Amino acid sequence: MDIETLQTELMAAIESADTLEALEAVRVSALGKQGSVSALLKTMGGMSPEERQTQGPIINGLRESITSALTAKKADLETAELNRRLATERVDMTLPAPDAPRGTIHPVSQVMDELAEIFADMGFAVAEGPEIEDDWHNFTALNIPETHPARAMHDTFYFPDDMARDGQKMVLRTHTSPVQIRTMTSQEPPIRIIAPGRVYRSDSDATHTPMFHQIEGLVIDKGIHLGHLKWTLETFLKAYFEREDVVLRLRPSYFPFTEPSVEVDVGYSVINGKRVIGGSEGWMEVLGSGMVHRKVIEACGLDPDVWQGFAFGTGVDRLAMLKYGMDDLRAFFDGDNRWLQHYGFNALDVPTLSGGVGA
Ligand code: 2NL
Repeated sequence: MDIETLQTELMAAIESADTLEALEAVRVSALGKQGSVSALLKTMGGMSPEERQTQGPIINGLRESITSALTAKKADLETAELNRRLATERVDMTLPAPDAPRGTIHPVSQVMDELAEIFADMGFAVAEGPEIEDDWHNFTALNIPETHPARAMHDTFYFPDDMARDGQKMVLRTHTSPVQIRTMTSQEPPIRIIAPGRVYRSDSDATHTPMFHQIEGLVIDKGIHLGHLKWTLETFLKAYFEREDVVLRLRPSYFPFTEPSVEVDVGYSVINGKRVIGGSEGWMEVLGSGMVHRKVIEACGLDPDVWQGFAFGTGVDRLAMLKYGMDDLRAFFDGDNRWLQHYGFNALDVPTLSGGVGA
């Protein structure tokens, strides 16, 4: 078939395609691996230079005109499809409401509300900050300099260099610590805050999702010591798990932003083969914490000989799994209505300490 006939036939096929699927079939028949236009393009490799000089522009012209006809027709079909849906899909506001509310509160939202309630009772305010952070707030102020291995450990999502602000590389925050840094640089101590929110790390498997939820806490005042830290975490964990027999085990650890650093395990018992928080048959790590490093206090413009504090951090998704018995982190982000109906919470059951935070 000569090129002109092929062009006429393909143009006619494009014009008469009346669905996106039909149009895609025409595209594949012309430009796909085995397509008629692709076959012509391949013949150019075996041509003499003279032949290629006359045939090349013709074949390329064919490819270009077919490509632009496909693009134009695709836009037409998409507009037609949208108009059809706009004309036919309507929400009938006169339908009766369902007998009971169908939506549920996501376990992550529920747990965040429970945590806010528990810490509010201990005098903590909730602080928030941007999810797109600069390098100084996410790393440098936290005593994590450029060369520190913790930067590599954090699997950071970096923005391109041309998005730098004031010479600072921008990142998706890898923890909510920058929220506390922003509080320390903008507010006078004493400070008592929790910073719950989304954080991001370039990591994904059965137990890690690239976005997850963290909550951190920070206290800055005069004469703060490890005893205050231990009391606060014990009071929090007893309220959260709604049991008086919660036992804590503190182990020495390392974080660049705290000194000393303490990892906190909580004891569990095994009942009917299942792990239940309470007792001390075994231990589960639930929190990282420590006394705020004097370099961090200095970086925020405060005198570490006057102001001391403690900080802690933990994963909200993991706290939810531990309390409500879920075993796969990925289900949290699937948006599966059956899972949400099963694990979700009633929107009207607001967690309160007097009514029981667990609803
Ligand atoms: C963990 C451990 C931690 C902090 C977070 C913090 C924040 C400031 C200063 C000092 Cl502004 N520390 N946060 C401290 C210790 C541990 O998180 O395992 N998180 C998931």
